[in-house]
Amino acid sequence: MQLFYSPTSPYARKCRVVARERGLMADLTETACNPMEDPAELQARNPLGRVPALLLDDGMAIFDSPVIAEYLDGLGPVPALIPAAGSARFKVLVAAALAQGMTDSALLMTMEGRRPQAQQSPEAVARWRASILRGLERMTGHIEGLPGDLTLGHIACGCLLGYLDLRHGALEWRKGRDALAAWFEDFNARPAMRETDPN
Ligand SMILES: N[C@@H](CCC(=O)N[C@@H](CS)C(=O)NCC(=O)O)C(=O)O
Repeated sequence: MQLFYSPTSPYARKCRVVARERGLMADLTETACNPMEDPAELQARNPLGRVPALLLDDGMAIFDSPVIAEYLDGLGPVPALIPAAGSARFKVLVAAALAQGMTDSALLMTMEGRRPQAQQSPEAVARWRASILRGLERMTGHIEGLPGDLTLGHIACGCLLGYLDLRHGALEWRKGRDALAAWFEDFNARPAMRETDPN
């Protein structure tokens, strides 16, 4: 399998962490690219032109990150990161969806900040920022409700927090959130997080 990624993409990082935690790296080649440069090899696999995109050995391409994560979770020897059924499954999927939505807001803020100032919308930025702050208030509760210590929910939340550190330090997400900060410090020390650290 071949994973197209960019080193700073939080969506791609989630899949790269899943692959490492699932013990799949012997079967996975990682190809770095910059989606903003419209690489033909990426667009041939994902017409949306976004990373991550996973190319299977039989030629099938899989995107986007939640689908790739689910595909990878079906492979490999170690216990699944997404429970098969029941409330445990949906706790994991909802925590992952929370992180995914917050990542969407954070990425939109990043992209907005790159536009000429006169074209930026302070109202839109305020809405994205507010959704991240509301998500942060609920994240610890979601993480504490997850089954076990390592699921897709943990990985998605960890990658989102890493992205806030990378691009949105001004949010100071740790302030007043000691429990979440302590959880992230531990999680961020995992080898899979260290190996995929964009800094
Ligand atoms: N919903 C997608 C989002 C992927 C995404 O937006 N990736 C960004 C990089 S962080 C990208 O490739 N952007 C290029 C573009 O939108 O043209 C996923 O979860 O995989």
